[in-house]
Amino acid sequence: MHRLLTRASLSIAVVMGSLLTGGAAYAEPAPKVRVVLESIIAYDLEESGHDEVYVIAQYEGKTLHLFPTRSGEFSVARNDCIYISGDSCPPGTNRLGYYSANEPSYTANGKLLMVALREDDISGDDTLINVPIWPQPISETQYFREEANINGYHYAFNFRLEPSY
Ligand SMILES: [Ca+2]
Ligand SMILES: [Ca+2]
Repeated sequence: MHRLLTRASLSIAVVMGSLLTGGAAYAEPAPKVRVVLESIIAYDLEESGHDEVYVIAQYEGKTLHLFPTRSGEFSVARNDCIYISGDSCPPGTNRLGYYSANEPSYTANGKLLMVALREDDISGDDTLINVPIWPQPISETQYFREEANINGYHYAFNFRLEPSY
């Protein structure tokens, strides 16, 4: 009896497994992509003391604030890591978080979508990291791991594009 039960549950497991695999194979690429911020790491600042950072998305002439969610900027010191989602902050960094960000969806039509990490300045804001994307339909999450160590500053900027319907 025990052996019979075991065999029955084994075959159920196999059927379920093949159903799951079959389902994934038929997934259509999503018509939209969602931008989900993960973290911003200030290894070395653009200014001395503190930088005031924010993230925007630009698409078809419109600019949307992703972080902070409403407007303005977020003050960081050297080695601060603003954590929003995804992988944890690198060892040795000072994790700030958990923060939220806006997660807009954009039509996957190949038009330019710019995701930018900027630093607020009276004499015109500085672009720390600019990531141009031409979104195509996707069925799996795409990860963007950007790092800039130039012009006297060192930042890492992580986000992902998720399929969106
Ligand atoms: Ca500056
Ligand atoms: Ca500044």
